[in-house]
Amino acid sequence: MNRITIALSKGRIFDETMPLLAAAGIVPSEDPQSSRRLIIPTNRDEVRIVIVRATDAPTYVQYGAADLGVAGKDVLLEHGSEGLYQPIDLRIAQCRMMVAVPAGFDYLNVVRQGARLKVATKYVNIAREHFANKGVHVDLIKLYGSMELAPLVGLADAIVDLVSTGSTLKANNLVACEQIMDISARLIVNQAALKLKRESLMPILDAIAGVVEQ
Ligand code: PRT
Ligand code: MG
Repeated sequence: MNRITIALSKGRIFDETMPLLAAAGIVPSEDPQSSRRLIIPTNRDEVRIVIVRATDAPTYVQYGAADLGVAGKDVLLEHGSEGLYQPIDLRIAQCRMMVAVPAGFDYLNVVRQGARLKVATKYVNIAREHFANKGVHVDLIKLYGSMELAPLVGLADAIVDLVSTGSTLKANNLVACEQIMDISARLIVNQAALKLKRESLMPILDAIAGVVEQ
């Protein structure tokens, strides 16, 4: 029997992937939220889960350190998805990539006038492509988190960030002014593993596809 390693990040990806893995008969023996272990066994001897940072999941799967993983479309677009097979949009961890500005900032007018916009974001590649397609001139400022702070202290005019409930923007007196794309998490598979471990992997992929509403 082939050993199968699945790379997941803790938090929403882990929580929302659990019911999908359960459909494939895979149940972790521990909750990573309350455990410090990074390798979590499952009810199936040959299947284990490794706990990684959300942005690192594609790397583990690309190099074959994990056979399967789950990653947000944001992560796949920003960090690349070379060598990864993406068979299923899991439709979990859903949110939107948005442009947001301080309430009262006239984004449309600034864009119309062709002014340069200072944009702070963790997603520089996605942001660069979005504004280039619109023909808007931007200076991108790379941040690693708490983007919402940047316009409040004069670091940027706007941010590009993920929004789900909108409460983080609201709490910081920001408003979403443009949607860039819908985001959800995808199943990612190592291409070599898919060939070499096909008999073990296909039943898992089929079971997951069967419970994801497409
Ligand atoms: O949080 P950590 O620094 O550990 O890592 P991470 O942010 O990379 O991981 P995690 O688990 O937070 O996110 C994993 C994936 O979930 C992301 O790659 C997205 O594809 C997806 N996802 C879905 C989200 C959100 N919804 C989301 N709301 N990721 C982040 N957020 C953040 C957003 O950046 C903003 O700061 O939540 C805040 C906004 O939420 P609302 O509900 O206030 O709008
Ligand atoms: Mg987060």
